[in-house]
Amino acid sequence: MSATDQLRNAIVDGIAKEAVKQTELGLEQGIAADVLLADGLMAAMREVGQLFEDKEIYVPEMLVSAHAMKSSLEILRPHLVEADVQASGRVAIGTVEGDLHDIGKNLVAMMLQGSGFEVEDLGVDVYPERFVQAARDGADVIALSALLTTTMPNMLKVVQALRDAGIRDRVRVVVGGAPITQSHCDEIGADGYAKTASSAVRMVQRVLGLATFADGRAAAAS
Ligand code: B12
Repeated sequence: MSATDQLRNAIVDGIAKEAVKQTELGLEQGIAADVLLADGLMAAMREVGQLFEDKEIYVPEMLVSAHAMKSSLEILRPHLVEADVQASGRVAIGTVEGDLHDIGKNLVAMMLQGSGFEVEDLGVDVYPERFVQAARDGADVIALSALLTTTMPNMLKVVQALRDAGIRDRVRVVVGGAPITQSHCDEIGADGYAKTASSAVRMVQRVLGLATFADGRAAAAS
C-alpha cells in the first residue's frame, strides 16, 4: 500500500501519530505535498464525512480524524507555503457565526499566505461585527467559510453588516466551504466563490484585479 493510502487510512482511523509518520514517509519518497494533501488528507475527510452520514461513526470519531488531519497538515505546511513572498493584499478570513469547522478555512488561509497575501485569521464562530471591524482595519478581502447548511445564511448577515456600516464597496467578499456554491455567492451579493483552497488563491487574485506570475504569486495588473 502506498504512503498516500496509508496516510488516508490513518486519518480515517484517527491515529495522529501514524498520520504524521506516513506524511513524513510520503515526503521522503518524493510525493508532492499537494498530492499528499489531495489524495491523503482531503480524500480521508471525504470518507469520514460519508461514514458520519451513514451513521457508521459519530462526532467523537470525526473529531479524532480532524485532529489526525491537522497533525499531518502541520508537517505539510512548510512545503505548501512559500516563505518570504511579498504581500499582495490583506485578507481577513473566518468561519461564520455558529460554525466551528476550521480545517478548510485554515487551508485556504495557508495557501493565500503562501501566495503572498497578508492573512488575518479571525478564527471560528465569527460574528458579522468582527468582520466589519477587520474591514475597517484595512482588509482588502473578507473571506467567509461555512460547512453547515444552517450557517450558510450567516454569510449574508456579514454582507448586510458591511452594507449597514457603509463600507461594502471598500472590500471584496469571498465565500467557500463544502455546501457553498456559485449561486449562493451570487444570491448573497458576494464577489467570489471557489471550491478548493488552490482555486481560492486564483479567485482572490482575480477579484482584486491582480495578474499572476507563473509561480502563482500576484502582481498588480497593468
Ligand atoms: C471534521 C468535521 C467536523 C469536526 C470539525 C473539526 C474542525 N476543527 O474543523 C467536528 C467534529 C467538530 C464537527 C462538528 C460538527 N459537524 Co462536521 N464535519 C466534519 C467533516 C467530516 C470534515 C470537514 C473538513 O474538515 N473537511 C476537509 C476540508 C479541507 O474541506 P472543506 O472544509 O470543505 O474546505 C475546502 C473547501 O470547502 C474550500 N473552502 C473552505 N472554506 C473556504 C473559504 C473560502 C473563502 C474559500 C474560497 C474556500 C473555502 O477550501 C477547502 C480546501 O479545499 C465534514 C464532512 C465533509 N466531507 O465535509 C462534516 C460535516 C461538515 N459536519 C456536519 C455536521 C452535521 C456537524 C455537527 C452539526 C455534528 C453534530 N451533530 O454535532 C457539528 C457542528 C459543530 C459546529 N457548530 O460547527 C455535516 C454538515 C451537514 C450539513 N448539511 O450541514 C457534515 C457535512 C458531515 C455529514 N456528511 O453529515 N465536524
